[in-house]
Amino acid sequence: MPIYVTRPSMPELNDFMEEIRPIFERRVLTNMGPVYKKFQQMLIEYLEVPELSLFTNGHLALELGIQAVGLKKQGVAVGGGEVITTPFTFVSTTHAISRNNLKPVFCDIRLEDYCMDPDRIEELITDKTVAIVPVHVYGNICDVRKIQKIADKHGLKVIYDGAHAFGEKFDGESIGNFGDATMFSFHATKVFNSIEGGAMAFHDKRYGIPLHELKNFGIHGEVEISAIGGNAKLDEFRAAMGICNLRRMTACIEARRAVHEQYFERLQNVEGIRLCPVQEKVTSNYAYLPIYVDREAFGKSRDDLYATLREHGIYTRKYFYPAINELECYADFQKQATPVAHDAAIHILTLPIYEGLARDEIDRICDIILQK
Ligand code: T4K
Repeated sequence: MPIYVTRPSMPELNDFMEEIRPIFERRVLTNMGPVYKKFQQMLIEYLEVPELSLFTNGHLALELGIQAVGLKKQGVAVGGGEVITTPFTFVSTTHAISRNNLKPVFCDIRLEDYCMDPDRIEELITDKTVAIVPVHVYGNICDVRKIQKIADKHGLKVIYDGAHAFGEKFDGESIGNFGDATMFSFHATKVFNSIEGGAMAFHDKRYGIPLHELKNFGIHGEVEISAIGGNAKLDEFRAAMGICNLRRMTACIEARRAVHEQYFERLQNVEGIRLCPVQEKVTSNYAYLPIYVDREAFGKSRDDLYATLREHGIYTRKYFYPAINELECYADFQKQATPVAHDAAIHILTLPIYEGLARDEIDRICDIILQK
């Protein structure tokens, strides 16, 4: 049986059937119906955030979230603003910035947690900078306090891509409460899924109406359109799946923790392999299992290890290779050198981690890794 990098967590079929039965009876299938509203309230409570808007996926939550926050600066033409972000992410982050006609400015990352290096941000700030869009990559939490200090000093907005950080806490505080807004992804491959889905958590009530309306064509009332919006509404069936999966979150995260622990037992003292431990003060969701493969010390490159595992039916991923500023579609930004992100992109392999990955499967993966 092949083993993939992830496998979605799912509820019992009967639980899902119970949750969707009223949708069949009601025939309200979408457009923020009662299941959407119930799911939204459950998430507000689970994530301990004051406000939250649901979207059809994490990408559109971020793209429309950036639009909703309104990144304009006096003297800077609309669309001419610069946004400081990380090149070590899934391409969605950068696309969300670019599709708002904003210019991504790539800040290098720290090798210890692969998040944006806060000590490199200020040197990138210009009079056109309007925001910082950091990513809690792999569920590792950015230096939220330092980033906020910089943002406050320069009058910048901070919008977190928290696609990997669902349910996490820093110093006891929900990760959704830092910055101006935080996006969460509920894609099938994530710790928590509603098949497809996403959310923007925020605390400034002023963002509420734009966020809720932009995903519904900017409709403000039956005959009033408040803004040029799109369509990114989460439908009732996906909301029902989210409700069912949310009930299982504690067990799901505990199962991932056990997988994480077993990998650490087997691999933490292997020369040439660097694991990414849970950060201090962070309540982790164990979203990803990145290993940094040092070819010299380990005796095999990341790419060779990827190929060997593949021959055994184990499909790891090179998240996130190449770094975004090395992609053809961002060729204009290649000049912005980010050597640490480049280094991470060519050395990291993400191993399978999901609820239901059996102990003997993890042992098999580790045995293959250790057979050099
Ligand atoms: N920001 C960041 C930092 C992100 O990582 C992402 C998404 C976003 C923003 C955007 O959020 P969303 O709009 O997606 O909500 C996957 C996901 O499609 C993507 O959601 C995710 N990040 C990215 C890191 O990974 P692929 O192309 O690698 O996925 P795929 O289809 O190859 O799936 C990986 C493995 O998972 C498969 O080999 C098998 C397994 N799988 C996958 C699916 C879809 C299943 O077992 N069942 C499934 O239904 O992008």
